[in-house]
Amino acid sequence: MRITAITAITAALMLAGCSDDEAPPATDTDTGVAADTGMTTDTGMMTTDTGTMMTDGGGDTPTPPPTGQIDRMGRPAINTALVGADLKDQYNKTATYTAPFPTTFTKSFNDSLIFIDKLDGKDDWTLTGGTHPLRDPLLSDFLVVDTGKACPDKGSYLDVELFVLGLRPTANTTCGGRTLNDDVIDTTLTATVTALTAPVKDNVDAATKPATATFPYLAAPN
Ligand SMILES: [Ca+2]
Ligand SMILES: [Ca+2]
Repeated sequence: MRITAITAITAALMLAGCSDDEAPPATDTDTGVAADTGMTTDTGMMTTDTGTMMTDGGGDTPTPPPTGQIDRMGRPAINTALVGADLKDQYNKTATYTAPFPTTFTKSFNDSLIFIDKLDGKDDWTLTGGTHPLRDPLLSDFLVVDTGKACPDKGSYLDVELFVLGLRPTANTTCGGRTLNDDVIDTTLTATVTALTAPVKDNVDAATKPATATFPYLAAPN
């Protein structure tokens, strides 16, 4: 498989959360892990990071944080757009690199991808035996990074995946992954709605103030 020829690693890229569009991390509310403030928000679920101890009402008895995976950091809008409401928490708790990935979510992913393709009134993706080509590549939800390529401020999102999965004939020219200032929702919409045949935009091109290129990458306050 071509993926073996690429020094791709799965990793979270540059502290990017997996939530929403170009909004800065502080406003992320999707499936991602926000900046490590000790508390993250998800689809209605509050939790603590593993380095934080909660206290009881009296503040004197430490309570261990929950164990096991309770959220995931991957591509933006995956859980929001492709997973049914009754499966969202279960999806977050499923270990990212489980192989084979549980089939519990495959129908939801497939149905959602087919629905999204039809948003422009045209079926741009060709199904194979009823299966959408993006179903399995997106199912386990992790970012793919080619460490041999440069990471531009914008434009790298899905660059690796679309090539190594045979969904685009030309090789990736960037590191892939996800950078903070990338317009990832536009890339997602273009890939899922038109199969890259025509650009689709959400009409939000950038955050009010872009993230910086220096750790911790925070933008100045608005
Ligand atoms: Ca379409
Ligand atoms: Ca956008």
